[in-house]
Amino acid sequence: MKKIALIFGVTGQDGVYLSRLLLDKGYIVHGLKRRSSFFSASKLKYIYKDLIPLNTNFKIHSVDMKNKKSVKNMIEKTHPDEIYNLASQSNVAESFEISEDISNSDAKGVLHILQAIKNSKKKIKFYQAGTSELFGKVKEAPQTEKTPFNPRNPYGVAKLYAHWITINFRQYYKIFACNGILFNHESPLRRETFVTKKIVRALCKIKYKKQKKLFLGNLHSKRDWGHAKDYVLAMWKMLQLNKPQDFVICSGKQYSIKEFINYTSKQLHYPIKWKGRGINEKGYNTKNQCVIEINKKYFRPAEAGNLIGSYKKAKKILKWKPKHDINSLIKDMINHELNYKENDIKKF
Ligand code: GDR
Repeated sequence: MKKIALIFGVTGQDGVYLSRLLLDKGYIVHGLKRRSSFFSASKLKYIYKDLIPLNTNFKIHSVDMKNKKSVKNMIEKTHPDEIYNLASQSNVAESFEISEDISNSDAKGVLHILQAIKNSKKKIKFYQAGTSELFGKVKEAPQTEKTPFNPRNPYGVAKLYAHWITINFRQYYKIFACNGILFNHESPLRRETFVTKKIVRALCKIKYKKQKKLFLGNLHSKRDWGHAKDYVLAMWKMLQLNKPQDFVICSGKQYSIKEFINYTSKQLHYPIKWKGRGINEKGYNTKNQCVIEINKKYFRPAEAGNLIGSYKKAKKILKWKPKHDINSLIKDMINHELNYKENDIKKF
């Protein structure tokens, strides 16, 4: 009997990589997207055109996570063995403007899934996509599964509810439910609203004279970045355990935005020289043209703290560790950017 997986948020970066992983493992995959989802047409094309003709085990449906009945019906209709909740309004910077929407989707949506699992006759395993934003203004570094949470924005607060309601349902109703506390994870599929994609795309365009300048916020904020392909494997591994638990998934390494730019420019053979300080710090090319500048509008009033994780527990129990490092991640992103052709499966 083939296993059945249901993925909430299938059109996002992680949804696409997880679908691919599960299909390769022989699962039947039901992917769920928001009714209004449109931006991901190219990702869906990738799945549909390159995978579906060969593989009929993949179906996409629309669901409204804010609607309890819509979630329940979908779970009853698809009979999943495993549910992965990757659906999220995941843009941290925007989260203050859409705080109500975020609490309905990222917090209450999770409750709807858990209630449906509780009422289901079938035993269903559940993965909840948590985030390093739970640590927010961090209490210690590196962050582990035991580090206290201290979120700094409505996105982190909604995810905090999701984290605890998942644990509560696990303890009270004995549901097999795991939280993955994932640090930043990137890939060619990342949207340009996130800083890594913004940098890689812009530097590729600047090098080939298709863009003049890149405007960024805080060059000195730091992140622990990994590759989404590695991280979806950790999600799947969590649900193969005998006992449900929560895990930090990260690279264990931390780089600044400026370091990320420097690594990217090095791989592109497009050297950047930095001059100035503070908000006047600028990046220049070898012709002394200013190609990177700071724009205050990209600064965050409540920036997260010293985000760096430890994947010690995942290594021990899941036998998981990241395969990619910062340079192989950047290489993958650059290759995609330079070779991008619609429907070219190799780029993924
Ligand atoms: P983040 O990712 O908020 O950590 O959340 P993002 O790439 O948006 O920001 C990372 C860091 O870069 C700084 N930064 C900029 N960020 C953006 N987006 N645009 C800029 O121009 C810019 N300049 C500097 C930010 O201030 C920040 O410090 C991601 C998301 O995927 C979340 O959903 C997820 O939960 C966390 O990672 C883990």
